[in-house]
Amino acid sequence: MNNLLNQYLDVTPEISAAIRDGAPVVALESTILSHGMPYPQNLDFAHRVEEEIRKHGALPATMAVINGRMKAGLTEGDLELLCKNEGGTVQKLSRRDLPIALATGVTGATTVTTTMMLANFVGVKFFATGGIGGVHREAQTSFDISADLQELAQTPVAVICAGAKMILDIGLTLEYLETMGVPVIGMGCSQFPSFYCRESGFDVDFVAEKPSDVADIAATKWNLGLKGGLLIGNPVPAEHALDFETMRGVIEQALSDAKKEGIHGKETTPYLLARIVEITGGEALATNIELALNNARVAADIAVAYANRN
Ligand code: PSU
Ligand code: MN
Repeated sequence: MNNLLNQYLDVTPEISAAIRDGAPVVALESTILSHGMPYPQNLDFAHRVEEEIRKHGALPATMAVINGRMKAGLTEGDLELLCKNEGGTVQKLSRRDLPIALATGVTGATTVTTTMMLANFVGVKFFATGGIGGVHREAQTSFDISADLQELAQTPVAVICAGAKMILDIGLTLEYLETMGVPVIGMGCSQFPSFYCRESGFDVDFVAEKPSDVADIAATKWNLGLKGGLLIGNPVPAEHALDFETMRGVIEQALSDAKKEGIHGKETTPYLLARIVEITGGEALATNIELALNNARVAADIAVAYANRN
């Protein structure tokens, strides 16, 4: 890491050493904490997800911006601050927000986009999240396409997710990724999963049978000097999956409420996530937690397989 970056970025000694030694590290985002789950379940999840990565032989690197400094690896105090989000003062930071946040001392949570950016600054190649952002329904009039897709096109980090929620247009999201040259891999599944559900009706490009398959494809992509990342869809474990038809109805309801309330821009995704949890009476939150823990385990296994290639 160069000195210029050091001016803006703090990496814990444990993570620095692991990167230097080529040991497996898995990045984690903080928007899922501050804007994706309620307190205190988010804090409990933050601890459990880090623990799960360690149990699977990798080191967790949770990313955020605290008082205008990028952080790879958070203290307990940082996690509490982000999870409590008192007075809603923790911003949701995308690529366009990062320079402003660093120059003005903002505290904010990193999305898939900014977590990939920080991971890349630090040298972390694998990142576990819940679901990615994508092309929103009716994007042809709203122009609402998550910056996550552009980031996958340009930043060399592999993102392990449970697919994308049906709040998005999954078909158009996959079309966009194809245009941008991002491989979409199913972890033991032939359909790209839809977050709460194991299926979506849309096929992945390749079905990986084991974590080392993904590690081999990622290594090949980067050995060739190809720009950008990979997207791995890892379906929610069957015992925690929710019914596809039921969730379709819940999501229609949440989308129509968002429209009525005039929600738009960066507020859209957090609003829909919270509304879905309200409508399902917390069932969706339990599933969200389980699928994200499962992604962390698989991401750790992939990172370990990648480290063992040499
Ligand atoms: N989708 C989810 N859970 C999340 C997010 C998306 O199912 O927590 C968060 C992620 O941080 C993602 C961001 O990067 O929302 C996308 O926001 P937008 O749609 O505004 O790009
Ligand atoms: Mn958006």
